[in-house]
Amino acid sequence: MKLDFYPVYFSALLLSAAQASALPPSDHAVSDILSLRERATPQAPDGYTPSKVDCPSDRPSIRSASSLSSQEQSWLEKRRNNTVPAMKDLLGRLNIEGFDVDSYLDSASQNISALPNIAISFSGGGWRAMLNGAGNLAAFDNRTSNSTSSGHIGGVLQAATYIVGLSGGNWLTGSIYTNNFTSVEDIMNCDSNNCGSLWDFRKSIVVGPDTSGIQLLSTADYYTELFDSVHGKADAGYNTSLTDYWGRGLSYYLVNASNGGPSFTWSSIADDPDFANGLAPMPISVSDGRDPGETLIPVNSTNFEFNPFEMGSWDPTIFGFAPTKYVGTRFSGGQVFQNESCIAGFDNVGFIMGTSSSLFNQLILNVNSTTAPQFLKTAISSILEDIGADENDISDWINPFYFWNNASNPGATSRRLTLVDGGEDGQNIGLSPIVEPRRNVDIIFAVDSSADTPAGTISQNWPNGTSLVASYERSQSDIANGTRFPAVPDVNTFVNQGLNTRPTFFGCNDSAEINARTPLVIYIANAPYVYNSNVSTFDLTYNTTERNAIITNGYDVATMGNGTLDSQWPTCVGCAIIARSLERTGTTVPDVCQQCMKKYCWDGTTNSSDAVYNPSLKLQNEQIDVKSAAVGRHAPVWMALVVSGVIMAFM
Ligand SMILES: *[C@@H]1O[C@H](CO)[C@@H](O)[C@H](O)[C@H]1NC(C)=O
Ligand SMILES: *[C@@H]1O[C@H](CO)[C@@H](O)[C@H](O)[C@H]1NC(C)=O
Ligand SMILES: *[C@@H]1O[C@H](CO)[C@@H](O)[C@H](O)[C@H]1NC(C)=O
Ligand SMILES: *[C@@H]1O[C@H](CO)[C@@H](O)[C@H](O)[C@H]1NC(C)=O
Ligand SMILES: *[C@@H]1O[C@H](CO)[C@@H](O)[C@H](O)[C@H]1NC(C)=O
Ligand SMILES: *[C@@H]1O[C@H](CO)[C@@H](O)[C@H](O)[C@H]1NC(C)=O
Ligand SMILES: *[C@@H]1O[C@H](CO)[C@@H](O)[C@H](O)[C@H]1NC(C)=O
Ligand SMILES: *[C@@H]1O[C@H](CO)[C@@H](O)[C@H](O)[C@H]1NC(C)=O
Ligand SMILES: *[C@@H]1O[C@H](CO)[C@@H](O)[C@H](O)[C@H]1NC(C)=O
Ligand SMILES: *[C@@H]1O[C@H](CO)[C@@H](O)[C@H](O)[C@H]1NC(C)=O
Ligand SMILES: *[C@@H]1O[C@H](CO)[C@@H](O)[C@H](O)[C@H]1NC(C)=O
Ligand SMILES: CC(=O)N[C@H]1CO[C@H](CO)[C@@H](O)[C@@H]1O
Repeated sequence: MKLDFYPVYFSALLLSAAQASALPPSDHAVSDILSLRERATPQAPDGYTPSKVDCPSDRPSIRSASSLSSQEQSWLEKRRNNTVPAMKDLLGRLNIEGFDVDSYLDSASQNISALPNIAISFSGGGWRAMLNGAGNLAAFDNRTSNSTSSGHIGGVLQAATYIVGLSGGNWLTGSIYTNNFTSVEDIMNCDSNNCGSLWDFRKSIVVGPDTSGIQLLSTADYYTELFDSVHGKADAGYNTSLTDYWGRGLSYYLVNASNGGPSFTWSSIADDPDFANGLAPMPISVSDGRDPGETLIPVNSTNFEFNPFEMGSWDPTIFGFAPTKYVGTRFSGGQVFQNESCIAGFDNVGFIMGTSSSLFNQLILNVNSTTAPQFLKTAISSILEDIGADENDISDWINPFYFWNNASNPGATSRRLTLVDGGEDGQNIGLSPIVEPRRNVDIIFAVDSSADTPAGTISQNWPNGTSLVASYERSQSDIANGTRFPAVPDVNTFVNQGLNTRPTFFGCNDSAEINARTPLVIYIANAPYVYNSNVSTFDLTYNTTERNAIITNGYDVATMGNGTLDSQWPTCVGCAIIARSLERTGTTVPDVCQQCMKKYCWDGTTNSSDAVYNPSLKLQNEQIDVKSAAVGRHAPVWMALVVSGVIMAFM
């Protein structure tokens, strides 16, 4: 995350905002009707405003992180069983010569701890991360057309237990789960599915989308609604921050419901019948704890997670969890006293997605120029009056861990819990929830869309392993508290050895790591296959052609161009999935898998000399030309031209 580039984009943004809002309304049909249904549901008692509800007779409380929650344990029994047929189907297709998938899994499934346990994590990096992540997700999803053909890897999603999103990666996962676990392909086909402004990034979050679910929406109405909902929360006595506006704005693009679904809650995912029956992996959102003014580094940040059942942290600082449905309640010493009410509705889906991506809050502040319409300037000024200009990236929560774990909890005496973007400690891929040993994950697909490579060159905004290095450092420090992470080299080695231009496995060779049940990490870094998807983290508008080009490139990243670069790659994905399980059950590793490990494992050597990353398209012949392609979804051409022209002028 490179804050030093904000000024340039700020100016570009405020201009584009001013220009776009002065343009005529688009031709978006008033008749857009919601067709995708929701998995998260509108369960908040009073829209965006958290409010009092009767406490259940078994009053909510904070629990120690010494085990998984009972809800997660019973959910896992169903989910792990359901992953068995999904793995048979997937591994059967991946063609692992000399390995009898059905008989191995039949025997392993007699003992859950022998089975592979898969997690997927999508990094942050704004819209680039959301869209590259979406391409990877489509490749993992057996519902995507052609994803079960040879050369593809569809079915990894169906076989996975956990799916983690951080910042832009959480926009992806949050959006999929709040829209009934729909597929990326269905959202891309929104033209025929009538899903309003869902993933329609032609107009930026600064001016708002053309429609609010079912009605046309003007920028003025958009801001009015953002104000009304956030003021409702503030009037009810809650501290609000820019994150509230940011999360409400995001929801218009990510939640397919009127006004971005102000009453959709994260905890409602737990009540969805398909999720509850273990038919989908568990979604987890990641944020960091940070006091105002503080700096975070990987070895001293407290990593928080939000899952449908609970929010909290496994770190020794907090080491506790609160029920997600009742965050917002004034817990004290882990209890809700008789004179306190239970609060519901604080866990708004947009607020959780906004918290995980709070670094972007500041985009809302960009609307300040003499050319911006007066109402926008007034709106922004009053946001600033409300909350003060400092600490723009903070998200304000009621501290559930008040007088909890007093000896190690730095915020034990504060009623306020301030959370920030999960990538602010350098760990831009959310891995802490899935390296937690109590979860027994043994294979992690880590999709990295970070912007690490030095800015100002044509090769900027690609990942270079920085995030894995941060997670490794953390695993070597006191805060690790029993979590395990495989060794990774320095970033120069990543670049010099090309570990960021093709998928790479970490944790293959070290027997100490294997014995300690360190997960195997499949690192899948964004790289140019058919489109240069290294767009800036702060590019806020994408026409449909470019959006789809980034998604398609992401699909090719995950599949190595559907096996074009290595026809053995899908088999090697299968080998990685079973690797730890074979070790645990003392099963001989098939020859083909030994070849795969040779090919895809980091071999433990380093080359730390100065490195320059300078990738070129891997599938030049398949290059996607966004300029000549027709733009779908009734795109008003004048608008894409104006907005991209304005942004170009500042690059
Ligand atoms: C959600 O999706 C599932 C399976 O894809 C489907 O059976 C169910 O009817 C959908 N729910 C709603 C509310 O649309
Ligand atoms: C999961 O599968 C095991 C072994 O087949 C079985 O004993 C258990 O009852 C199943 N659990 C659930 C929740 O279906
Ligand atoms: C995807 O995988 C699930 C779980 O194995 C299976 O039930 C479903 O039929 C598969 N769908 C397709 C389109 O292959
Ligand atoms: C289950 O498998 C694990 C690891 O493979 C092994 O340690 C354990 O003893 C097995 N339990 C039973 C009941 O077989
Ligand atoms: C699926 O594959 C066929 C044959 O290769 C191709 O014509 C078609 O365009 C593909 N569909 C998608 C959605 O990529
Ligand atoms: C709001 O924040 C202030 C600190 O700025 C804190 O003292 C107060 O307790 C917070 N109020 C609530 C309701 O969290
Ligand atoms: C983490 O380390 C940074 C840099 O040393 C320091 O500024 C910050 O206060 C530390 N934070 C905590 C929570 O210890
Ligand atoms: C907008 O710019 C003016 C002049 O530069 C400044 O005084 C004002 O505080 C700014 N407002 C915001 C919301 O940043
Ligand atoms: C890798 O990324 C970091 C920032 O995350 C940057 O400082 C460094 O220069 C990059 N190195 C290479 C070789 O790309
Ligand atoms: C790989 O398959 C996907 C899905 O069918 C398709 O969109 C993409 O263009 C294919 N990539 C190549 C390089 O053919
Ligand atoms: C879509 O966006 C791309 C990238 O900014 C641009 O090159 C292309 O011309 C745009 N297409 C249209 C039709 O506006
Ligand atoms: C392995 C483990 O859980 N270690 C410690 C993590 O931190 C908590 C709280 O400080 C300890 O109680 C655990 O023993």
